[in-house]
Amino acid sequence: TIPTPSPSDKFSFGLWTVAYPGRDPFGEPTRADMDPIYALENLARLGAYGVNFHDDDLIPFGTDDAGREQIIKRWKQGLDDTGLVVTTATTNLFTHPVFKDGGFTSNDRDVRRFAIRKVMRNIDLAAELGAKVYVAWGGREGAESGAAKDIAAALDRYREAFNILGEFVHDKGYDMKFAIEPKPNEPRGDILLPTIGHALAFINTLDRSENVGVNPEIGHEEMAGLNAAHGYAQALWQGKLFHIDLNGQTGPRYDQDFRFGAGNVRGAFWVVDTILAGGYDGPVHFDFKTPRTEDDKGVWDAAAACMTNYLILRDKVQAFRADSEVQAALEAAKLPELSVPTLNEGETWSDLEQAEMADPEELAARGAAFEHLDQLALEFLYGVR
Ligand code: GLO
Ligand code: NI
Ligand code: NI
Ligand code: NI
Repeated sequence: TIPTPSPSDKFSFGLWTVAYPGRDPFGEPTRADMDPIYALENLARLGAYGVNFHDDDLIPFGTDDAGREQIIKRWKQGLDDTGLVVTTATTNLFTHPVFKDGGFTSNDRDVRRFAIRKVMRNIDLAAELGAKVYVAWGGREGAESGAAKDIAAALDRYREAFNILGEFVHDKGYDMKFAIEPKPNEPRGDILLPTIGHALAFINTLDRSENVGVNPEIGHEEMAGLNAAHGYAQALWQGKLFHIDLNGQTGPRYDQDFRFGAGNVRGAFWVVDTILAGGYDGPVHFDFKTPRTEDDKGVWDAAAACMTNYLILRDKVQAFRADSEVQAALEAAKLPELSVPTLNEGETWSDLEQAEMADPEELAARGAAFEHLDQLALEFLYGVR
């Protein structure tokens, strides 16, 4: 049976995902612009819980104050009518040509001031709408050539921006955390904070670092040739997985943003396993794009499929973890032993210096028993267990 999503699953979508009209670097849009209220209605109909939006998804860049108020009023009404929750919000610091060399790290100081102000304005709206997470993807923070960007100076400015915004959220008393979204490239030739690891290291340098975590996107990590599940696991381990962008990707190539569960399926299985095991309890958020081959029906088929595929994988992961043969295989592969500290209680390096060592030849001859364990996982994934 095909599982059905419900709001208790806490699925959420970026407004830009379902509204993506199919514009790409080589082609015009293939679908019409989507009314945000129509998006809310359909997401609610399909069983979603929440939405996320860029300022400009909702309020077109350059809208005057009166127009903005009208749009916000209508949006609030749409949220009330559909019961959808604004879990998250974010800023578009990439579409308008003003951001061609970045927002927070543009070489042009006036652009940086404009960018931070744009974020502050949307944080005020996000707080009013109840968003608990504010995502920051620095898509234009980067370069195409070497001398064009002084990376150390750019990181100073990147840090300065987050320090200003951290102070802003604190002074305003907002209950809101920041989640930085890493990406290696596209649209810039190279983007700053390209991976989860770079972002985590950067976050440690911030004034209010406790309020800043990451929003890893599966596809972005895979574009960098990395294991997304491992990245999510480290973010969880460091208490920094504040949000997630789930989607599909097939290896290092352009940002495919397939619906979740398409692309690297085996990777998706382990991402679901990782976030369940790590106790991630934020919105299960999708950042996908419906291919431009599809019409409006295709958009909603793809959105529904993100949720269906998550539920299918969740069932499979839970069945895998609950299975007695799997538990025996985990035991045989010494997973429980990895959780035992390497020194005995009270031991120090000097005890280790004196300790009797096992024969390395004997240790080397021990099999790890990982193949059987992984085959069990695949058999659950392939649906024969
Ligand atoms: C692009 C990013 C982008 C962000 C969004 C939220 O590749 O994934 O869609 O997730 O701007 O900040
Ligand atoms: Ni992305
Ligand atoms: Ni992507
Ligand atoms: Ni994303």
